[in-house]
Amino acid sequence: MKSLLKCVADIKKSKNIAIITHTTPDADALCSAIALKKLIRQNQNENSEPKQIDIFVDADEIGERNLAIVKGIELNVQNCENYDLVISVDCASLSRMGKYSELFQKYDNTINIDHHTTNDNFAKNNIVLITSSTCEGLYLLAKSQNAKISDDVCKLIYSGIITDTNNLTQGTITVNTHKVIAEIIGRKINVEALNDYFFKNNTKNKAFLLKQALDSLTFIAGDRIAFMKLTKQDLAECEATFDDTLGIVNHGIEIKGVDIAILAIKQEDNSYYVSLRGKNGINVANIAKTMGGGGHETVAAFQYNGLLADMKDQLLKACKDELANHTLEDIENIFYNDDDDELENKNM
Ligand SMILES: [Mn+2]
Repeated sequence: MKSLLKCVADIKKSKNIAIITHTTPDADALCSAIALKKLIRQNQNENSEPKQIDIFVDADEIGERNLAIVKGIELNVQNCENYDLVISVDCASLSRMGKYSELFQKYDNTINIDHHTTNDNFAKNNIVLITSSTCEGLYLLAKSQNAKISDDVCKLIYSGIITDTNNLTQGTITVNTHKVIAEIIGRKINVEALNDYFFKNNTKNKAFLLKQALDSLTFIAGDRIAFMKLTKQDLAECEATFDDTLGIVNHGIEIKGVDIAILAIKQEDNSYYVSLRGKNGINVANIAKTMGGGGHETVAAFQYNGLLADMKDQLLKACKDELANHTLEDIENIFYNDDDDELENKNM
């Protein structure tokens, strides 16, 4: 890959590097930013002067679940006047960087490392690998360059992968994802502790918030769409943060017969953040795109400014179009095949 070699050469010769990830960062965003910084540092020629690498993320606060990731890591400190290179990670578009998109745009020498199918190649050099997570892509890139990958970096990579795939249950996982996970588990890393940290560590507030969301659950389109909503007041009542809303939408898609799950979070009057989940071959990224957002086939989101009723109308239309486009797998018969019957009959 020609552009990858160019990027690696750029990274090697740059003294001051800025890494920017997306606003309201999830674990993959933070882990990939920090892992990239460590990878660059740990693969630097020992005799050369250490590079200045600053990480930027537009967030008033880091969600509680991700605090352990950033512990001891300096964020948003501009330690140099001029960067030689600016790299974005886990951002599908320029606007995902929030206020730091200005910093990104100030420079010509830029790299975009991402895994979203909707990425619009906004940088000078774009490395968009359709992987489960940016962390997985980063690991594959580092390996392809025979880079040293420390246990510290592996912990970050593992965390980015398991959180972006809902513990390896989402359609975005591939053979490569499992290979990366297998390699990391093969090291002396306590992956069980990471699993516990990310998946058995919900706050009580989040449990209460889930209760509120489930209270709002309604079924639409012959029960094929599960819709939930939360408001700022719900969050305040439960003393929950925006981060506590992550994953709640999965409770909708886990329901039998539901092909699309929606969680609409009212942030301000007429401003909604909407998470989508799909299964059974339904592509929720298509739906999100119609609504001005993006994502992956089974996991997508969009931001909507306008009335809830209008949003619901447009969204339901997009959902119904997508549902009409698909013949669904018969999952009730997933283990059954006709040959088995024949075999049974022969043996009788
Ligand atoms: Mn990601």
